[in-house]
Amino acid sequence: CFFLGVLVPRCNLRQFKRENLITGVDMSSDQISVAVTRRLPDAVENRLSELFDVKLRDSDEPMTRAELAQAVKTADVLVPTVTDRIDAALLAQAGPRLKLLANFGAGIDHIDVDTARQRGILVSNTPGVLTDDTADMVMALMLSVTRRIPEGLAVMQSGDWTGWAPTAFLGGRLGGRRLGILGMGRIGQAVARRAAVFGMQIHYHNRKRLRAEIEEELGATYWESLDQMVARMDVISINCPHTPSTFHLMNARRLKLMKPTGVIINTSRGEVIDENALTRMLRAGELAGAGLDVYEHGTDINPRLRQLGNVVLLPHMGSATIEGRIEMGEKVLINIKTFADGHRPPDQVVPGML
Ligand code: 8YV
Repeated sequence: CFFLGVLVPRCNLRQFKRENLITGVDMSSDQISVAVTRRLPDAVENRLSELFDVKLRDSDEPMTRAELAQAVKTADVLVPTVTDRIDAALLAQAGPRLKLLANFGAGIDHIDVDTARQRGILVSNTPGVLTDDTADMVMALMLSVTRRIPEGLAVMQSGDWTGWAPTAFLGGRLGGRRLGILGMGRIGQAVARRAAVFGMQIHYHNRKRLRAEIEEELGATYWESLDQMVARMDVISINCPHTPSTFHLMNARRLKLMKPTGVIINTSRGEVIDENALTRMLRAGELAGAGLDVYEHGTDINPRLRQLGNVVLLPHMGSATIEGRIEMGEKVLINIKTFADGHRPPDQVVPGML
C-alpha cells in the first residue's frame, strides 16, 4: 500500500507484541516536533518538513553534546545517526516530551536502548534498505584487496605506468576461495549470494543456524565453532552487529588462527575487530590483507594501519548510495508517522533484539 508517498514495507508488528511495549502517541503529525541531528538528502528533509514540525540542521557537522542535550530536552522525536552518542547521561537530560529516537541507520550500538526503554522512549531504526548496498561494498573491498586495485590506480594517477608486464600487479582470484561470513543476517546473506556468483565457497558462523532451506539456497556451510571456521577460510567478512557479545570477537588470539594468506573485510562495526592486533599482524605479514570501511575508534584510526599497502581503507561508505539514503529517510518518516498516529513504529528496536 502507499503511505506518505512511499511504499510501506510489510510491518513486522507481531514480533513486537511479545512484550509489554510502549505504544505511540496519538497526536496530529504537524504538532510533533522532530529534531534531526545531521543534514539528510533534500528529498528526505523536504518530506520531513511537510509532515512534522521539524528542526533541521544547517551545518553537516555532528551536533555537540550541548546541542544534542538541547535537542532531547525540547523535541518529541530525535532523528540521530551513527555519529551521535545517545547514552544514559544524555538520556538523563531528556525532556518529558521525548518519546521516540527514530535512528537514521540500521546499527543502534550508539544508542543505549535499555535506558531509553526504562525512560519510556522508543527506538526505531532503518533495517533492510542498506542490505544490498553494503553487500556490494563487501565485494568491492574483497576485489580491491585481492586484485590490488588501489595500487593500480596509484600508478596510473602518478603517471609512472610503463606498460603491461606479465608479472605486474598479480593478485589472487576470488573464485574457488573459501569465504567465511561472520554474522549471517540480511547483509551476510546478501554477501553470500554475491560471493557465490563469483565462484566462492560460502561458509558462515552465526548465533543461530539458518533454516536448512536457506542454507541450501545459499549453498552455505555452517560452523558452530568460530575458531574452526576462521582457521580454514581464505576471506573473512564481518557482517554482525556490534553488541557486548561481538566486541573484539576477532581478537588477537582469533586473528592469529587465520591463514597468513587470509584477508579480512569489515563493513559492520570497527569494534568487532581488535584494530591494534590486526594492524600488528598486517605489518608483520601474518595476514595478507584487509578491506575496512569501519574503525574501532571512529575517525581516530591507528596511523600504522593507514601506512600499509595491503589494506584498503574506506570512510564508512558501505551504505552510501543516494537510493539507500532516500529509502532510509522513508523508513524514518514511516516510523515517526506511525508513532504519531498512536501505533508502534514498524522498525521498533526491542532491547536485546540485535
Ligand atoms: C549508515 C550504518 O549509513 O546503518 C548503519 O548502521 O552503519 C551506516 O551504513 C549510518 O549508520 C547512518 O546512521
